[in-house]
Amino acid sequence: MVLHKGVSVLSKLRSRLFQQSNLDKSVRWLQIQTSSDLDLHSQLKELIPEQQDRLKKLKSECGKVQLGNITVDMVLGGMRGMTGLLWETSLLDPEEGIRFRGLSIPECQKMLPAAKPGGEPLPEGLLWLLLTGKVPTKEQVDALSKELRSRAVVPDYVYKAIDSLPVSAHPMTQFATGVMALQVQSEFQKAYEKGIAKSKYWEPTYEDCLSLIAQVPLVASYVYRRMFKNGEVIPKDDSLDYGANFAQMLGFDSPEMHELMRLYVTIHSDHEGGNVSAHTGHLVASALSDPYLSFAAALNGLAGPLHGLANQEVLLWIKSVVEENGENMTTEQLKDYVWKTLNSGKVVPGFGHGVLRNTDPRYTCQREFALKHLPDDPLFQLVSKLYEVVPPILTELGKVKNPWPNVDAHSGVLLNYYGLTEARYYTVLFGVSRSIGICSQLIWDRALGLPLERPKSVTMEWLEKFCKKSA
Ligand code: CMX
Repeated sequence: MVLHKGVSVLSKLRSRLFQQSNLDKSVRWLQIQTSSDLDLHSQLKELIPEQQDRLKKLKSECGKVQLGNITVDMVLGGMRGMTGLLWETSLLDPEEGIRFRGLSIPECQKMLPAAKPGGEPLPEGLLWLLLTGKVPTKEQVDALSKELRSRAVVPDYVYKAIDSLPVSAHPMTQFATGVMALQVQSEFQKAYEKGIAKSKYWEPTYEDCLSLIAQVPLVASYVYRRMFKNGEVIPKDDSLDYGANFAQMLGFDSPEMHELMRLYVTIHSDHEGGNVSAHTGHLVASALSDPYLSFAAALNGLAGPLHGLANQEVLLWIKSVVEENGENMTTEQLKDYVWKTLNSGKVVPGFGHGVLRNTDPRYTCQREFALKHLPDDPLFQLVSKLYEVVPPILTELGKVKNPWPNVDAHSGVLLNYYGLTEARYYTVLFGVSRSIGICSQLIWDRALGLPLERPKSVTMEWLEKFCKKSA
């Protein structure tokens, strides 16, 4: 008991130091490790009351402050530029790109624990960071890895639900079906049926979210092996971390592919709250649908070609360029192909963004990985050439707000190089990674007691009348 009190005082002291520090989020912990320090749940339990108070203060002191004007363009334009969501885990700057709890991707690469010195960050470390706002120690990451491994159990009926679909069904359909079947286990649903108090919602949400994050690599790799490897399933390897184990279960055991998967899962996890998958998860969860229901909905949004499916579209498009022109095509041939795509009414996949106005740092870090590990790969060289050719053409169109490449422009060629050549599967990888970001925010949604999401909609007639009146 005394020890427990001591631990709590130490943790509070550390937490106070964390709050007071206004520097970059480097080493903000005392080098004292206690059992509650290693437990993510205990850390959250401490943080939640502080953040609840912070939100209360924000509401009472700033509730009436205006954040901007809503124009008819915004209503007609998919709510672009309209600030309307609270999303704690990450923030997107149009020029600089994503920051996870204040850390840019290069900072995460430098500061989050890695499997080996100088290696790519472990996704478990990112999960810790997203949930707590603190950079974890290696010991904390190892403890979380262990916890995720213990939760990585998938009931047989989940696999049977997937097996009931034709093997040719799109991998995202199979994956989302598996996630829906996992919902049968939801702790949140059980607790809600028993009448759990609102103040405790976050606890079963936490249970579901951690289990879901642990389970999705098993479901995703089952889909891959079922579709492309004659159903020969590879069991999980409890000696490996989250990213490496996922790669291993897919059938890739090279250390480089393990590193790529750690990087891939880390950078695709979260991209603030307004993108289709994150927003869908948050919206559905606002009705108190449990994390499995909410995340399955998010996956269905991710499966659209303007969002997560773009990574599949990019590789298929790149392969069609090579098929038509050969690997050693000239710049002129490449330009012609881009124009042919645009003139046939299609978008150039992997370029453009709803918020970003510069090259996506998720693209840049994948490019750096390629320069280090596969500089001579012909498809990587083609991706580099596209970086020169596509932006001026999209700019010439005159309507594209961001001509620069996004995350999806690069991921396919890296996976393809290491033998994961089945482009139709790529969005499932994106989905596994998204479980980390979306679930982290869902825990905070319930901890902060965020309300049902219900914006107002209007008809064209309403807008016409409103504009006439205000003219
Ligand atoms: N190729 C061709 N045209 C493009 C384009 C591209 N890569 N990007 C934008 N445009 C077009 C839009 O289709 C739109 O045309 P219309 O006015 O005729 O409808 C016009 O330019 C203006 O669009 P925008 O404001 O610049 O971009 P949006 O916010 O409307 O759309 C996005 C953003 C991502 C859907 C769009 O850039 C696109 O379709 N890109 C290709 C698909 C892609 O890579 N998606 C993945 C994004 C990242 C992710 O979510 O994973």
